[in-house]
Amino acid sequence: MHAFVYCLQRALLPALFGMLFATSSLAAPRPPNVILIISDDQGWRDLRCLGREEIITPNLDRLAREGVRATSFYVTWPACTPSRGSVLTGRYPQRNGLYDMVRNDMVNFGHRYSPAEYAVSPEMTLGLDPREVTLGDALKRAGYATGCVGKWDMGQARRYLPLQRGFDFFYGHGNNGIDYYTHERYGVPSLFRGNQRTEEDKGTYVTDVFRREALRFVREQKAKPFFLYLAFNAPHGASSFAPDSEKKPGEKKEGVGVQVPEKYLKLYPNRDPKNGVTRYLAAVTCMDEAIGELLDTLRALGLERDTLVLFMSDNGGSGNGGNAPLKGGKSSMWEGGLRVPFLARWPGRLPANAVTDEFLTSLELFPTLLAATGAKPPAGVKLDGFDMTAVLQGKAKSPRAEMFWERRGDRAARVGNWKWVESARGGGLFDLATDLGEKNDLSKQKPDVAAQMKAKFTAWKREMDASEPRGPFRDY
Ligand SMILES: [Ca+2]
Repeated sequence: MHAFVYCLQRALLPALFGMLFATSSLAAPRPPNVILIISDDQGWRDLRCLGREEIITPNLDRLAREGVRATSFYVTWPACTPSRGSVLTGRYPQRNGLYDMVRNDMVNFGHRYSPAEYAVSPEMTLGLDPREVTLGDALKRAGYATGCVGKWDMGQARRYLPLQRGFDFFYGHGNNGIDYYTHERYGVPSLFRGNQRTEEDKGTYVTDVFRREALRFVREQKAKPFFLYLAFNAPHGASSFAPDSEKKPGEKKEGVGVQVPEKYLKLYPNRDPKNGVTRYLAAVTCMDEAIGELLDTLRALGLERDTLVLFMSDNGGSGNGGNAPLKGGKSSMWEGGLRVPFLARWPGRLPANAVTDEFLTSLELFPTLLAATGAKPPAGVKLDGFDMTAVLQGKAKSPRAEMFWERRGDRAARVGNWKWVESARGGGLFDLATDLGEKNDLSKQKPDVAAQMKAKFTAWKREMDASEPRGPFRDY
């Protein structure tokens, strides 16, 4: 008899659970999971589907086919830290206070830090102002499980690390970049699990580490809505120097560039494996494979339709990246520094295989994710973007009319299709509608437009200066 009841339970319980699940999913659709993926220094054209024929990116191409690709999508700064700070806060760098790199200058001269020296250096003591509200904070308050895997880049002191900034889970590095294998930054071990530094994965290629931890987080949190911020350091060059043994006497230490396992280099048999571009392409392919496994896992767990997946680069491509036909690259005010690849997939909510050239920026991410998840806007916080869902759906024009950038005295604005640049590397006025490559300076033909652009920049700058002061650079 007991055996019979047991068999009955074994047969009926799964069916009962299945009915319960079906009923509850009909009654109240669960808020979507969100996976926000950021790559590092990947150029505007650096996916096969974006036109770089030689790159192998089947999984991101698939994401593009199954979702929306935005072709006029900008970041707020042409390099890592401030750009990523805006993604996490929804605010201009000049408003949230993180408007330059959190980076030790001496590494530029080949200096290798001792742990004690590093502990009191800017990379340890600076970070995103603790008063800022992050996407992790906002979504955690809405009941989400929140995880951060990869390059945090918002500071490494305890108060700056993800567990103190709205994330339940963190495995990654707090600083700007590491060696892909030793996970050191100029000699200092830099990976954290939670709040603790760890060397548990030393020797393992870090994209594979981030892949494993992202999959772990998704599998562990599949029962409740989750937010995964998956920030790769690939395909950025490694923050390490070639061994002294490879250095000639008196020679300046050189960075080792992009590191990548042989396996991925072999996918490019017609290219020189020692070439920096080859290693860059292969590092993107490795990251693409990790993203593919994440997408496969969502499908296997039945979460594909319940998950909004976003992908972008944190700034334009550097030396190895492909930004053409855009001008310039990382660190510049030209389109090649500021315009990045952007993909969004949400089956049933966003169209498949769609392309939008509407004017959008990373400032739109925060309000868009609040809207998608039903999270409340943080009280008393001025956000600089808007919910772009209707734009991605192709149902509305972008309400964005203007955007401004400032980096160390370099200044730029886009208003409509006009782009204005004043920088150490040149400037001018350009009509992006006819001159995407910013080749034809119209400032002499259109002095009135150039003057209006400059006036708008000045007004924006005045607004930033009048906003509540934020550290680490304007805490007064
Ligand atoms: Ca970057």
